[in-house]
Amino acid sequence: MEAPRVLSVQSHVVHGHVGNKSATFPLQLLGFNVDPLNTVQFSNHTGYAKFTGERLEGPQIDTLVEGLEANGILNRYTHLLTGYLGRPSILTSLQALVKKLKSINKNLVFMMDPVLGDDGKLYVAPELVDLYRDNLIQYADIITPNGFEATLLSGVKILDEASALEAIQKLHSMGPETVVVTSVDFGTNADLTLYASHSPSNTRFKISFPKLKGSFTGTGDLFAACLLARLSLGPGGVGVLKLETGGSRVVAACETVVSSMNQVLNETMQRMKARGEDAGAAEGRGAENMRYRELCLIESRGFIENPDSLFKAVML
Ligand code: PLP
Ligand code: PXL
Repeated sequence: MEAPRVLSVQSHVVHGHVGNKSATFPLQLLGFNVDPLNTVQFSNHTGYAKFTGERLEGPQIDTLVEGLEANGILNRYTHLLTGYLGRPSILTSLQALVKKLKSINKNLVFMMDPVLGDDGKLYVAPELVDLYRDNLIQYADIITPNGFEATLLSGVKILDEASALEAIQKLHSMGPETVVVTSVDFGTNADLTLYASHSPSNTRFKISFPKLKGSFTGTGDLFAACLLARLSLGPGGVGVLKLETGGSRVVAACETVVSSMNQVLNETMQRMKARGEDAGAAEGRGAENMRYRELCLIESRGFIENPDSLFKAVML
């Protein structure tokens, strides 16, 4: 059987690990072919003091898709993964793309990571929120918002477990069978919580994991890529998610991915410390030592491939 092939529509940065630079390597490491379609090409991510580069517009995406279609390549995708899209016109193009891909392959899995912002701050144009909600979410099989993005898309403010589950229910009603809210910060203790739900099997669970002191970018992109891979890696190799998925697979995949994330971030922090950088500082976007806060993906490849089992889901 041919390895699965992911069309990954995200940003490209010359330096660092966000968007496709965060997603391509882990997917390849876990056995997936990846076709990165870059929505922007920036010098570095937008959380640095300065960034330069260009964004594509929707029609430029359409042209790339035409080329793929003309050569029969659109027929080969098993997965579509979307992340940082940049311009509103790209969401219009993506709606047409996902419709086309699903008409070619009804088993195609669309994982939508609605990259909008984090920690209460948007880093894209505000109209993108409505466009995700109105144009794209209904085609998504799996979505991976963080807590802030889940609130923006659902309109439900996440204050506690009950409201987290209410937000998830609202998101299910918009289409996706699997909703993984990657990190909710209740601000009351040191832990972050992942909340997830697979509606066909009525499976709902949470995983708590330590909030590391320090702020990193590209974690959500890495999370989504690893989750896509883990959801499709059956015991006997790579399977087609739609045919084999179930609640227990979503639980196991999330446990594995949270373990990978924790170990990648710890490795990154240790390397910062070894260079004399303050890995413990929790400063966010605009931090002066941003270049040392890039995820050490290559150095952490063992934790992506084969993490220790560190976290256990609690069923809700
Ligand atoms: N840190 C760890 C250890 C995680 O497992 C996750 C997601 O599960 C995150 C951070 C952050 O995710 P996001 O960037 O989507 O908020
Ligand atoms: O990780 C999200 C992300 C993706 N792509 C680009 C970004 C960011 C966050 O800052 O700047 C270009």
